[in-house]
Amino acid sequence: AVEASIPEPQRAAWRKYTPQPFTTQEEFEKEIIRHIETTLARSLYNCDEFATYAGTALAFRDRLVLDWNKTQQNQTFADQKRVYYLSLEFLMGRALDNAMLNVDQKDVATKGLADLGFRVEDIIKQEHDAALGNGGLGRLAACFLDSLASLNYPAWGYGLRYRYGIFKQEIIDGYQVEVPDYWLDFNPWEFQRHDVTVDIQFYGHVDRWQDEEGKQHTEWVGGEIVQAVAFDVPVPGYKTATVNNLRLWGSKAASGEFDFQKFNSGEYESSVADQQSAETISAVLYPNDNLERGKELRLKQQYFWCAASLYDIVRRFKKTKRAWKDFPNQVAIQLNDTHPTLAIPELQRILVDIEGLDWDEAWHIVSKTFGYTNHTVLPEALEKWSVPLMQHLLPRHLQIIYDINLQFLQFVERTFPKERELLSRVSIIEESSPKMVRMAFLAIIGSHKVNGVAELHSDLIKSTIFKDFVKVFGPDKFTNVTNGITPRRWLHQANPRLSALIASKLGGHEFLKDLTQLHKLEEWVDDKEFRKEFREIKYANKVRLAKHIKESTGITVNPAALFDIQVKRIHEYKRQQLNIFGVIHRYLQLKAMTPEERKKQVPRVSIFGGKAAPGYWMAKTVIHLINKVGDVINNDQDIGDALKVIFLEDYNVSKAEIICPASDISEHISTAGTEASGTSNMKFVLNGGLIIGTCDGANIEITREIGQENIFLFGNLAENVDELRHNHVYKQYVLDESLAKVFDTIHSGTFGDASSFTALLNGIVEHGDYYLVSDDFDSYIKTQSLIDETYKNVEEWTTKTITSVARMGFFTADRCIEEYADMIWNVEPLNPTKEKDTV
Ligand code: T68
Repeated sequence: AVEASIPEPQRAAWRKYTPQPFTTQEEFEKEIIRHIETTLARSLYNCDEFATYAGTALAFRDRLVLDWNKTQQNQTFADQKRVYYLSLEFLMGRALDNAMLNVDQKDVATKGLADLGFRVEDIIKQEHDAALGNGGLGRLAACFLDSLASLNYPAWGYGLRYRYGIFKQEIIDGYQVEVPDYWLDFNPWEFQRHDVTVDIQFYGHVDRWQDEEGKQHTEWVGGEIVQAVAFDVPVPGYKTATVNNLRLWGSKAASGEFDFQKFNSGEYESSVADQQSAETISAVLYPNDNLERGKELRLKQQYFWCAASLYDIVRRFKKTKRAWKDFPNQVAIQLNDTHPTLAIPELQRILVDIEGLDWDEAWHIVSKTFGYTNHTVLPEALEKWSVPLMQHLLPRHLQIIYDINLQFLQFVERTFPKERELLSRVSIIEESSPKMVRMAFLAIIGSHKVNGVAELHSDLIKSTIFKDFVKVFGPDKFTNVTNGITPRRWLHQANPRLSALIASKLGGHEFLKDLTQLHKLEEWVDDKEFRKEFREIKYANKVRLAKHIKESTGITVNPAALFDIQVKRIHEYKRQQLNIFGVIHRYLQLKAMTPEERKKQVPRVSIFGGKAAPGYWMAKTVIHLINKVGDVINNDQDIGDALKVIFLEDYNVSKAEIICPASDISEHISTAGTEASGTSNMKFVLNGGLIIGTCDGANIEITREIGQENIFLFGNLAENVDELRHNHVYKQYVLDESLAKVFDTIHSGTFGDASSFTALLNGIVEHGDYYLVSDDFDSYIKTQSLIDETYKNVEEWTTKTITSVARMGFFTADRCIEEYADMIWNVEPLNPTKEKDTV
């Protein structure tokens, strides 16, 4: 209808004057200079790297925007089912390099920039990371957006536009110091939609009344209003005209009469204060991963974002004039963890209170619309909100949650009449004091599918935390989608030489769209020239990382040494402490050797990186220990190049792009059963590194794909963890001998004031060793020795790494998206080339 309403002369003008994207180097240079001169008001005489970055980004942005507009028009006209990915975190990293590669114009840009006197790498480095996430969960959302666009799915991401992303980490005297990440100084990738705003209500109370026909009405009234403003970010697919939308909501004071009254009555300052208080909702990303703290502002963020997103989705649906029962056929909403669970009662509220549907009809629609992805079994990470807090902030939603719970418990009682205990176990409301709303239970009850993120994890949620729900709903409601990564960013962009080498053997870069094609590399595994080039690329990537290490720490490392890397959030369950204890063990062994013996050892660089949540003292202690151990070892003349210990400051997406291609070994050593999946394990293997890991998360499936001869697994299995923990607490436990020596060394003050580390060591020796560091230590160091032995045999190592790369096809995020699309969303791609011109 909209399409038909535009008169022909208007269309003709548009057809004639729609801007055309640059295609040649000349056109590109012209665009950059135009933007630098007119958009930025700079000139040849003050055109530094930053201005050049800005001009380049704007030139590429123009290209994206043209396809973005067309994609959105196509999707509207096609009127088919869309996917909405709701995530409080999108860890996008930098956009420019990705945009250049996705539109296949990096060569043009490289040459054009050289003409203007700049190197493309220097220009790319000017961009600030978009760091709106903590770790794996946020990065997964970003990889999924890349795959959704690359596979042409009509899909939107919805998130929050934090003014401060994850903090920047500085290491001062070996301690983590947090610095705010104000990243919006210059962000060419977002478009504020001044016309897309939603008023969001908080607090207030619920009114009930009857109309003339006797119909009951419920209405949420009073309270405060905060305005949500849309900021849109284009998400380009790889070598396709599809550019999807990521909509991030910013908060501001509602422009209601309220403010003006205050303003006019002279309360200027307090009206500004109101505005600032509204703006705090989207001010800062909470920096905890795998931990919930129950803060009111966090709940406000969650509701603000869910309500704005649903209003937007419902508004779009209503334009189609379809019946409500069609809603789940047009809309699939995926909940990235429980953070967006309030979307469930919010949609129910919209349908019942505002649209006037009856409860059952509405609930049928709601529960067919949502899917829920779980990312953790750690009890401290499972979200619960106190009933009094929810009553205060969202009184109507609490009622709806109680009603959902009532209906659900009645169903459970009918189905399992004799099981009284079951009712309290599956109730959304935990009968504690205060009472708590268990968000995961609400998410399960309000969704049609629940998935874990790796096979072991999906099995574990069914047999532990959600066991009762398998009984209530049957096993088919629960499924697995093993995580994946986008090979565009994590191979092609991060490791262009390896991508080019692979392309030269596979006949082009098609494998980036179908990663299973990598298997054909196995035909080249014995090819001498190929093996040599493969090794040269790894070496060059290690040189690049060594240069970064030198620049950021001042320490010189030998690129010929074995690079052993563990980069991820610092968390006890991820066991960076196991790694650093292993490093100390190695140090003690080296110290005990003669210089001749020492020379025969495989030199190693142990590299750590990752942020600790600001309030997580144990994690901060681990960072401190790593830095202190580094200070001692790196300055020990006896040791020299045999061992170096590096802590890389401020690990983030753009640093990961330098780090992942440079490993020989990376460490994924969580206590079995605790890491839901892990995704950096995939990045490292795809870039020609091997893994030391526990039988946990996706490590297990990586082993299945690449073969157990190509991975260094160690440690106890998930099935034994409960018993081992029990032993620590109830039986006499003797600490492993080599670990005891490591602890003695720390206690002796070798790494500075030992009292800084007593809590860390006592947690293991005296307080039950919850993460089983001592149980796995012996097996860990033996496996490390095996790694040294294997590394000495260059040919064997080369074969393992090439074979592993060839077998990593399964771990593309494209496969994940296809699985979600088939099993959970029931959506089809929309091929941009088949759509008629939208003008
Ligand atoms: C991670 N979770 C899992 N959480 O730990 C990891 N949590 O195993 C998995 O590979 C990844 O998700 C993707 O599935 C997180 O990263 C968080 O960051 C987080 C943030 C806020 C609250 C709780």
